[in-house]
Amino acid sequence: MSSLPRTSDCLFCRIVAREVPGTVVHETDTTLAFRDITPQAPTHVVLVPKAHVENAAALAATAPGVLDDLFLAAGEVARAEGIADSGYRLLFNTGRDAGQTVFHAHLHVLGGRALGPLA
Ligand code: DGP
Repeated sequence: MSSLPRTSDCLFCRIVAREVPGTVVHETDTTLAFRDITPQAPTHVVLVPKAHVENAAALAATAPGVLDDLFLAAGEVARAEGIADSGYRLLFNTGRDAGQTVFHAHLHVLGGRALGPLA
């Protein structure tokens, strides 16, 4: 991990580096998926690029291939969690007004129950 761009004070960089514990459910060369600490649905997994980037827009601009990797990994997680057929929600909060609280891009995978409309 040490060769990846990271910031030492970024929580998700620290989970990627295994300095902070996380319940990892899926991993690829470029992505890590772990269970959200405050789940909003029976399945709530966050997928992050291993390299630090602030949000989804910055990821799309700098490493669109990794964005592809995140969506592919999300599909794998959904299949493994048994929610691929019933349906699930993929969500990037991007910026303060969207409620982004961790400024390392992450894709939420939510499912396992009927999800309400977006606010
Ligand atoms: P967002 O609000 O989109 O920035 O989502 C950040 C998510 O990160 C939020 O749903 C809670 C989750 N989270 C915060 N701290 C931790 C942590 O230490 N471990 C894990 N697994 N998830 C965390």
